[in-house]
Amino acid sequence: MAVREFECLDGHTCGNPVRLVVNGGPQLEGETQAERRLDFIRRYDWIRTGLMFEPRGHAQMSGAFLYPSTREDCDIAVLYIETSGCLPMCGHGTIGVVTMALEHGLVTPATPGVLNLDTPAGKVAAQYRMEGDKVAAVTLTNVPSFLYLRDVEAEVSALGRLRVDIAYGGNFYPIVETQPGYRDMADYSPAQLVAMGRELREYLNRHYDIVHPLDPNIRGVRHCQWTGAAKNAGSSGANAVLYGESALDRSPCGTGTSARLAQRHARGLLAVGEDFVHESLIGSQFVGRVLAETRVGDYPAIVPSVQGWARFTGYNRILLDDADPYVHGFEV
Ligand code: PYC
Repeated sequence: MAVREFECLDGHTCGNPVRLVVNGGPQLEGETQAERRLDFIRRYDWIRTGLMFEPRGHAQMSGAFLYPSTREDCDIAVLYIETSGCLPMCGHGTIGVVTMALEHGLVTPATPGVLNLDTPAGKVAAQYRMEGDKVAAVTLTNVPSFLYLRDVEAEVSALGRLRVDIAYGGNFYPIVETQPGYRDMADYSPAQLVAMGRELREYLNRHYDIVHPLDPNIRGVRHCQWTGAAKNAGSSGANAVLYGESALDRSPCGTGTSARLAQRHARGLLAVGEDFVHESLIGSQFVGRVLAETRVGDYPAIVPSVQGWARFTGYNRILLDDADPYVHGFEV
């Protein structure tokens, strides 16, 4: 019988939780952060479920570990854990990690003002603005993002036939825009968005082979992005992202925002240099921008940026005790 202890900083990014594990993380094998992610999935997924699922976490819980960088051009490496799995990249998670790591003196950027992160999806640069000893805002230059499939046909029992775009922004997202049969996410309860999102992603994973052109280990849709009209002044649009079995992102979702920027740019709806202010289910905002055009394999792509903020909420020492029948957590 063993007891493992994890020292964590808890916080949130625009309302969505971030649990940064600062002590107790496992040693990982791999030459790159993408390989370390696979090693974690193979050998340590029980740590993710123990720290993210009930009774120590909850449906929305999301977190990360820090490691020495595997790349010369990065300050630190990040491994993301969440109720939906061990993601290649998490935008709200990164904003929270950068904020808490800087405020607690856990990292020293080679260049003050920007922290370069080695993530399983690639390099992410985080520019940050300090106000006193607090991080006031973080702007991520995310991994190249692209529209993967356009106008894909799908079926959801409550909505009938749908057409969705599938875009990549560090994870793959089906993006559901206004169309016959679906008007706005505001027409549905959170429970309905969860149920319809689960059905849609299952349908898409059954009917389409969704694989990153440069990394075959990034595949399938684990999320679903429902869109709608913005409610707040200054927002360009709203979205609610499903992840895990029943989580709806309380933040506007960083990788989801990057995917939507790529989708809108590919459809001629958003120019290079233009902002798209994305609003979440609870009205919090990320400022997204298309920084430049690029390519990912054969796909025209963009370099997106996403700006948001995070707050540290407290210290947490979590025990995973083999004597506890729920040591590895559960989902309901
Ligand atoms: O912010 O990228 C994100 C994210 C992914 C899943 C939940 N949030």
